[in-house]
Amino acid sequence: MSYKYTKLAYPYSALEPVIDAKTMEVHHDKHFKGYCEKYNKAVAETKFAELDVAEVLSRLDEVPSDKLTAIRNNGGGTYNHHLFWDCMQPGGAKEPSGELGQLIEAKFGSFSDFKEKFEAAGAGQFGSGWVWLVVKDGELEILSTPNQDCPISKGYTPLLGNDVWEHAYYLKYQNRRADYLKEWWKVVNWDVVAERLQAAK
Ligand code: MN3
Repeated sequence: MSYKYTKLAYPYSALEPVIDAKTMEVHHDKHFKGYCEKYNKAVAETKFAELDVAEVLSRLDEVPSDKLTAIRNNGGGTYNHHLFWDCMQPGGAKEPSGELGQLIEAKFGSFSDFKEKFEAAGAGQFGSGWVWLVVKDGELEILSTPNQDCPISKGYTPLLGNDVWEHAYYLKYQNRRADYLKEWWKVVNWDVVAERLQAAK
């Protein structure tokens, strides 16, 4: 179904000083809105018009070739950013606990080892893209994807994602992507990530 664009659920300034208000405003109200509008236009009048964007991204092999690029890029841009705003809600747990915490320790050794690997994957993504914590068959993994490609299209369920396009950090961090990746942990709401893990079951 077409994606219903809504205002950001918290103030643009809520993630200061990690992400500045101007970056949030332009990122949400210009970049994200643009993906939503282009996605809705691309799926209109196709058999995918009635499906959730996540389902469409899991079935890209069925998308007609003349719509594939638009739906892949803008559907990914829509879903990926929706998840991004959601995982950065102010407040909530600053570290994973419970089952999620245990899975992270079992897979990566410790929370700080996990963060290091995630930051390295984000810094190592050449050009624009995303870095993800995903789950598949109960197993966690760190992935990076180029452009707006979504892990859903490869059969993974994304739990957490950081946007490493320059538009996400350039005003405040310029070329220092690694610094942005390191600071970003301060705005992740791990309660939301834990809910996503439960929903993935
Ligand atoms: Mn973005």
